[in-house]
Amino acid sequence: MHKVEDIKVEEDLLAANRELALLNRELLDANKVVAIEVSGAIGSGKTTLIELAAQNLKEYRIAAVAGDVVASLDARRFDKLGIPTIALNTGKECHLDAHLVSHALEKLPLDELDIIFIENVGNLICPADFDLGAHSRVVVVSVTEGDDIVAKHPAIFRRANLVVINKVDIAAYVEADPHKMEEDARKINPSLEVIQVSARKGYNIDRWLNFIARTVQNKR
Ligand SMILES: Nc1nc2c(ncn2[C@@H]2O[C@H](COP(=O)(O)OP(=O)(O)O)[C@@H](O)[C@H]2O)c(=O)[nH]1
Ligand SMILES: [Mg+2]
Repeated sequence: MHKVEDIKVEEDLLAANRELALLNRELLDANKVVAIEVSGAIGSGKTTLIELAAQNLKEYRIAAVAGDVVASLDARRFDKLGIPTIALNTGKECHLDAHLVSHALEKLPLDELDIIFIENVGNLICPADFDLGAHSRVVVVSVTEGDDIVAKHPAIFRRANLVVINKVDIAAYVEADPHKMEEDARKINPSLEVIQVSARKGYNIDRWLNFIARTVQNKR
């Protein structure tokens, strides 16, 4: 059970985070940069999808912020693509917050960028409450997490713009039904866009790239 004081501290924390998120968004808007947050469990395919975007959308100047508890393995993968990359380590925290992201924005050449992908710490719970100031929130789930994974984590899908159901190439092997996952996501949030992809095989990756391009166009 939460004590009354605990709830107050949590509310204050979230309110402070919201203020900082607004400032991040203002800074991004002033520089005409679109930020896309990518959340999802460890191993769901977040880094792979961002890599595909950076490899295929050469018409945009792309940067990446890689959130992780300790290591910076994802940041190294982005570095290899030759895009500006900032690694953010959260220590024990299981999510990024607007304050951490503001430090990443300070270090990036905002006036030379079109899109910043922000990969959140891998899980479907903690990132839900913390607005980072991104313009769009993407949640990646993979069929290997089981086809009840969406129904079990409604909060993060309520605040998302797009759900990517990944690894459909192996859905049959893990006996998961991606259509059930899609239906669950739409039940939680009817305005959510849902796409089924295989980042490994390239299936429907054009729809992922199209979502990114539309997000940029809508901001211009
Ligand atoms: N079979 C299959 N494997 C994938 C797919 N997408 C990513 N993977 C693999 O899943 C693992 C985790 O991917 P990664 O992008 O690092 O996940 P992240 O932890 O969410 O960033 C890697 O070994 C990827 O190659 C997919 O569509 N199908
Ligand atoms: Mg990753």
